[in-house]
Formats: sequence, structure tokens, C-alpha cells
Amino acid sequence: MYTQGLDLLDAEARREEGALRNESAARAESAAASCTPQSTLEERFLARVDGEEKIEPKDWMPDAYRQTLIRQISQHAHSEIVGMLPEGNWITRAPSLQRKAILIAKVQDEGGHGMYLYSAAETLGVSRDELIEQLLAGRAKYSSIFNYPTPTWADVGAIGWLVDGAAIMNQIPLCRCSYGPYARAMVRICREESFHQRQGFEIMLTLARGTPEQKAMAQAALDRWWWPSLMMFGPPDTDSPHSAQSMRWKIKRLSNDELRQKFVDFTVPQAKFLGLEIPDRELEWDAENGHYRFGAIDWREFHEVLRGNGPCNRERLAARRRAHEDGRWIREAALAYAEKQRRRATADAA
Ligand code: BYC
Repeated sequence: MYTQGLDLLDAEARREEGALRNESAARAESAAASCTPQSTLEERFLARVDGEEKIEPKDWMPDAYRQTLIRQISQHAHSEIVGMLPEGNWITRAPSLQRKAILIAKVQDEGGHGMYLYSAAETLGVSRDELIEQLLAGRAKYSSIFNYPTPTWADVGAIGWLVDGAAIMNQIPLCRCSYGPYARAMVRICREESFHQRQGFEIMLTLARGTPEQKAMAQAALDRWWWPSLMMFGPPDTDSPHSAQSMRWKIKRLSNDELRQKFVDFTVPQAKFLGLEIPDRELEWDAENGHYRFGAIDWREFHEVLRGNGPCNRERLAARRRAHEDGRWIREAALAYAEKQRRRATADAA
């Protein structure tokens, strides 16, 4: 079982370092930036990135860096929120009270991750309302993985084991992202994802060691989730338009293919431990390079899902729109309450 522990110690040390940049220094820098040539600003920015300094919200940054972060962080936030749906679907049908309590906690964690990530995106000058409106209008991307159905309880296990497993693999390097608020949000998210991955693996282990029918259920879920999990890491490096620039800016630390390979290398032994078979006839250990070779991914399927034609795209968006509409009264009540508090505070001060 892998863990993010060591990477996090490193990330936290750097976070302390970032926090030492005091506010007034940042303000002075931003005032100076208004009369400094663009090329100098860019050179300084890259030097800071190269020196592993965190870029903070009030620091000067190239507009394309800001836009890339808004794109990635908002897609990530949307994925967490839409990601609550496939598992949320099983809360009422979890096979025991304990499983139900664990699943509620997990789904709630995903909602929390969405909130930290929307907050991180807001530090870049975009509003949460705007981002949510883009999601509900079908104009924003979220992870392809959440457009697949969860027909059995074993799918909840497979999501925890594979989907959260892939998420941790992709997100541990994001704890070292050059943008401070995103990197810091990722520290807590990775800790929680790590727990999620273990709960998924434990569900799979229980099923794999259960009756032949339960083991078959676990195998069928693995068959359903294996290839979509590999697609989560994004297109191959040769077809990834954003990777090179994002890696130069140290937003991404490892490429899509590198992370996918790491995931396969970690997960195959876990499948063996479960006594389950990865649905890939070409999967083979390559002793020479120390990695598993795996079969070709169906990228047509990936692009179809991204175009909105996956098995559950429409259902997921419809559920989000319904939830947003159902929650309107509470948003209005919260705003009215805040306004009442503000008026009271003004009256008390007068
Ligand atoms: N699904 O140049 P590329 C979770 C898009 S949440 C949909 O490689 P980039 C969890 C990509 O956005 C999981 N779209 O892009 C939650 C880009 O489109 P645009 C989400 C995808 O950004 C609840 C285009 O393809 N994790 O784990 O350099 C329960 C070209 O791609 C996908 C994150 O969001 C995909 N799978 O790299 C359990 C992590 N892949 O914007 C678990 C943060 C690619 O040009 N994000 N696209 O229209 C990242 O690390 C990166 O954004 C990605 C893509 C690796 C996903």
C-alpha cells in the first residue's frame, strides 16, 4: 500500500517557507511591478519558480499562468463535486450501518475538497458563482471517470481503490505545485484520499475473500473501472497540449504518462494480492526497465466521454442542476442572515 507521507513532510516544509513572505513585501512588489518591463517581470517569476518559491495570490504572475491555474483548479473542484454522485448513489443501499457511515464520511470529504479547491481558484480572481455556472451550463470539464455507472456495491470498492488510488498518484505531486494556495489545499486532500483508497481496497478485499458470487462482483467492477481509471491521467504526453508549459511552471511535476505508469506499477501487485485479474491481456512485467507494459488505451472512448457522450454525462449534470436548484433556499437564507448580522454590527457601532 502506498502513502503520501514522505512527500508531505517535504511539502509542508516548503509551505512554512512560503508563509514567511510577508504581506507588505508582496504589496511593495505589486506596486513596483506596475512600472517594471514585462520581460523583467517574467524573468523574475521564472527564477522564483525555478528556486522552488511559492507564488502567492498577490504576487505578479503571467496571465497565462493564472488562466492555466483557473482552468485546472476549477476542473479539479468540479470533479470532486460531480465525483460525489456515483458513490452517493450507494449511501442508502450500503450493506451495513458501518459501511453506510464510512461512505457518508467519504462522500462528505469529496464535497469538502471541492470547497477548498473553489476557494483556491477564487484567489486567482474568479468567482465561485461564475465557475459553478460554467459547470451547470455544461461548459466546464470535470474528470471523465465520473461519467461511468455504479451498478453494484463492488463499484464503490473499485472507485475507492482505483479512482482514489489514481487521484492520489496524480495529486501528491500537486502538493509541490508552484502556486501556494493550490499546493496547500492538496496536502489535506491527499491525506483524505489516502484514507479513501484504503477503504475501497478493504471493500474489494472483503468481497474477494467472500463467496464466489462476491468475488465475481469484485472482478466485474475491476473490469469496468480499470481502463477508465487509466484514462483519468489525461491524454498521452504526445497529445497533451498543456503539459509542457504546466511542467515548466511547476504546476505539474510529472507528465500524464509518467503518472499513469506509476499507477499501473503500484496497482498490479495489489490486484494480485486480491486474487483478481486486470482486464488486459497485454499486461506484462518488463524486467529490463522495471515497469509493467500494458495494452493500448481506447482514446476514442475518452474523447467521446469528454464530448459529453459517456454513459452518465447527462445524468450527472442533471443531478447537479437539480441539487443546485434544491439548495437555492439555503443560499438565500444564508445571505439574508449575513445581511442581518452586518446591519446589526453597523447599528451597534453607530
Ligand atoms: N477528464 O493537456 P492535458 C478525484 C482534458 S477528482 C476530463 O493533459 P492538463 C476524485 C484537460 O482538462 C479527479 N478532461 O491537460 C474525486 C484538457 O482540456 P482543456 C480530478 C480531461 O490540464 C471524487 C485536455 O483534456 N483530478 O480524484 O495539463 C472522488 C488536454 O489535457 C482529463 C484533477 O483534476 C480527464 N481525465 O492535464 C474520488 C487533478 N484529462 O482544459 C476521486 C488536477 C485531461 O484544454 N488536474 N483532460 O479543455 C490535473 O492534474 C490535470 O489537469 C490533468 C490534465 C492531468 C487532469
